[in-house]
Amino acid sequence: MTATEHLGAAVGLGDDQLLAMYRMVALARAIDERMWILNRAGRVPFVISGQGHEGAQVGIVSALRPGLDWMVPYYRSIAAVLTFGMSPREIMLAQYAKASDPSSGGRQMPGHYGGAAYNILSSSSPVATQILHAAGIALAAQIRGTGQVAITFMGEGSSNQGDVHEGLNFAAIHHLPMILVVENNGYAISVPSVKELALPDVAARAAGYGIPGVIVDGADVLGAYRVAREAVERARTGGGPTLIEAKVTRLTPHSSDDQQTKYRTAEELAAERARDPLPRFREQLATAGILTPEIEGRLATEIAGLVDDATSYAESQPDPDPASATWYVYAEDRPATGGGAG
Ligand SMILES: Cc1ncc(C[n+]2csc(CCOP(=O)(O)OP(=O)(O)O)c2C)c(N)n1
Ligand SMILES: [Mg+2]
Repeated sequence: MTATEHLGAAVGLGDDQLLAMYRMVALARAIDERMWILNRAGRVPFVISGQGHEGAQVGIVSALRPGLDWMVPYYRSIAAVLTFGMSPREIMLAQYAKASDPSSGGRQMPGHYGGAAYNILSSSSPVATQILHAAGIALAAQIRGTGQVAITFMGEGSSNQGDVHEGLNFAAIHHLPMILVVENNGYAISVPSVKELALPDVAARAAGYGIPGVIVDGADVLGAYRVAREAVERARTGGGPTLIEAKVTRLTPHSSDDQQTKYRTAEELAAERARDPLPRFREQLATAGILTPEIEGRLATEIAGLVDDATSYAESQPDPDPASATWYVYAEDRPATGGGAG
């Protein structure tokens, strides 16, 4: 058996699937980096980033079935929504708050990804409210017997919200097909996790609900895939919810309105670079002989083209009609969908 076969066999994935996952991690990173450039150039108002979280998101979402399952993402979920079917153009339409933005027609804050076509429910700005939405979706799937799984994501700081307790308790009691992913990056804006939690692992709380709590290294894409596959299998077969805690690194400031050098030392920031999932996955696949320099060059060219296309496409699209800003806020006659048309 070659090293190539061995790497794929360990998680039941072929080389093409591994390369598709790598492409997704690299694509999410490239789009994210472009967003920051556009922000600093004054083209887009606000960026909230997924850099450092992509490996966990791609690994976990690769275990789901796009088109069948449901996702309630959070603001760092760029790689997750891309893996679930959203396009780079749609990400950029949301970033530019254009009329044809599928997330909200430019009415939501950037970073609130949604798309009816992909079973992606846009989340609200108060953190952790999405846990309740996911529990409700999972309950509907259970009642209808659709075999769908609802997955939702949040940070470790958000795990202290009351919504999490209510959502997990309800999901556990009713054995709902739900997965809660906690992306633990060690900070809630500038507050370090030791000031958020009196224990090191959010996953330990799962025991209080009688459900499995699993910890995975968020830079280990295939490890994240493996734990998610088990959680999906459990959810689909009536085994109930799982809490997955991915230990990730936040490579950027909290948002484009934050400056993390004010509260993180240069040494800490340099050390965190070693936890970047992108070079780690690249090296893993290259060592296994799956990612050759030729394939990597081809992917880099393709990704650069996609990012350029998404940027110029979004730039060229019309802004929403200002009169549409309060659509769906009040009970008045409005277009039937909450998406694009603006
Ligand atoms: C209920 C509520 N409180 C406060 C905020 C402001 N806020 C937005 S993001 C954030 C930090 C959340 O940290 P964490 O859950 O660890 O997620 P991360 O941003 O680190 O991925 C806070 C406090 C909010 N949006 N909602
Ligand atoms: Mg955090």
